[in-house]
Amino acid sequence: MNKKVKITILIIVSTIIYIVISQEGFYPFWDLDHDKDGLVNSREKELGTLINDPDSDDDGLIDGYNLTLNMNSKRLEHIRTLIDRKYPEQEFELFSIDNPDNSITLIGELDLDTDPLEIDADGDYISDAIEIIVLKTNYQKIDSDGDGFDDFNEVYTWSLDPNNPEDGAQFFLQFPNVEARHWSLNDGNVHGYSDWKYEEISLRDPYISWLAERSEIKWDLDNEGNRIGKFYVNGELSALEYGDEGHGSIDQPSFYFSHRRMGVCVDSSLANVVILKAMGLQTRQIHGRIPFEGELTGHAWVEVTIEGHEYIVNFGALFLKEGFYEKNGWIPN
Ligand SMILES: [Ca+2]
Ligand SMILES: [Ca+2]
Ligand SMILES: [Ca+2]
Ligand SMILES: [Ca+2]
Repeated sequence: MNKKVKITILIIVSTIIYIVISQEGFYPFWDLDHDKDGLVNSREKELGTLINDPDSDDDGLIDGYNLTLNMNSKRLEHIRTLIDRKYPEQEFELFSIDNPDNSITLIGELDLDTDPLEIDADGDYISDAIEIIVLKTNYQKIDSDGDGFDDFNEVYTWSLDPNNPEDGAQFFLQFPNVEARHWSLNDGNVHGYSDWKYEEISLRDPYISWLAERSEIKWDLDNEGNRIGKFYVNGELSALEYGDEGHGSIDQPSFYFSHRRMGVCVDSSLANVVILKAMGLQTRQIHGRIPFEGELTGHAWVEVTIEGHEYIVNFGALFLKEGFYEKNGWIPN
């Protein structure tokens, strides 16, 4: 082979190599996939996903594309190890399909066209994965069937069908003779508890709006001539009984009002704050400490502004805020 031919071949080969490696989506063999989720590290960097975590947004869908693996493959074991390390306290499963041929398909965000960095695209507190795979609801719409009940309340509060536009209106006619299901912290798979999450979901619930429209404060005067109030929700005091229904987590307002209005301070203050908010009042839940049997003990209550005055709401009773904390030794956090 003469020199000219060699150079020509070299140029052609170099050009081909250049064209191949400059293509989008080409990753050289030395570019590793540390978390074995089907995306090499450099692609993960482009997407913003984590190279040592097959499920960057913790929603149970792997970052990349659907991945079919042998049940006993090292790769699957590695993914499981990473997930177990991430959730040492709980059993956490990636969304998967068991196939008859002794293989398992992990479901990938990019195949579902969801964002690998976003758990809950529409912000209804149901993860994209649950909406698409389990409920078959629209993961980009809070109220998939447009019946006035958002998907979360429709499924987890009232056990209605989030894809049936007829059942919401029927159900609305039964208020207040309804019984809410108790929320579990795992409902919707958007993890954990926060006051704000419980408030936001409650404020979307037509049952809460229905109660708020039938709520009022009845005013009176105490012995010293100060205005005090009682908070009535649909004709009854907002708090009727102190105690715990024993569900191990906070009773959400819809449960509280549809089950005897019984609760501890966190239950009743959350219930009060939600109804007062739905009534359009400026209000907030306060956590703090109060004297009880010679010691300071944790407590939760509500502050609300009515006609320019600030009040404390404690289990359905309202007191003028001015001087209240000093006089009673309450310490808000
Ligand atoms: Ca990877
Ligand atoms: Ca994910
Ligand atoms: Ca959602
Ligand atoms: Ca609905």
